[in-house]
Amino acid sequence: MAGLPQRTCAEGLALRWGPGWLDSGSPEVPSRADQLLVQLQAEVPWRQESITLFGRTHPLPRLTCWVADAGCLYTYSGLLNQPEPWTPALEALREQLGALLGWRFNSLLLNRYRHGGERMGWHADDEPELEASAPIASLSLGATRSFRLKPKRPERIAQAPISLELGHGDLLVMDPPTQRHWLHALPARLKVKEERINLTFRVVSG
Ligand SMILES: O=C(O)CCC(=O)C(=O)O
Repeated sequence: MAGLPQRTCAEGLALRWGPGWLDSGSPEVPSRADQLLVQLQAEVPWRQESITLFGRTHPLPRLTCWVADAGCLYTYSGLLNQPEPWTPALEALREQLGALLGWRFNSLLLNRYRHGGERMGWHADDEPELEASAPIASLSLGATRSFRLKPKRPERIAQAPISLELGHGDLLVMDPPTQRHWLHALPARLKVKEERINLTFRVVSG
């Protein structure tokens, strides 16, 4: 397990990135990352949500699950997420990340991309119910995918989009004020056939 991740900064952007933070093992010895991927595929109550845009309903291009303490409700893209309980594996991760980052995470959004055609569009995690002074800790499992960031207001922050290749076991911490000034996305990568699961640990204000 690596220590505190390195920091990459541009204007309004504060990232810490720990490649292989959750060790990714070898063919002979399944690592914690390998075990967690299989466990989450099997035990998380994955949902296929839909969103309605301009009167038309579309399935989200991924599966999702919202895990949270009782009472932590979260709405994004017009979807009100009812919390699922913490499993022992997810509870252990939240404890570990809480100790590393000095925050008590009370909620977690899981996204499951079954192949490279599944994706996440440009957005910021800046909904009013999220605690703006807290980091968002993002753990990736499975297929390596490009994670892209670009300024919300390019006329103010003249910076080309940034791309990070997030692999199995990588931890990316998005510190404030990133969500205020930057958008992020996970574009489709049609050549990728393997699945990826991403976990974002968050603090919903009480
Ligand atoms: O899958 C990813 O790395 C992106 C997840 C994301 O953007 C989010 O949960 O807000």
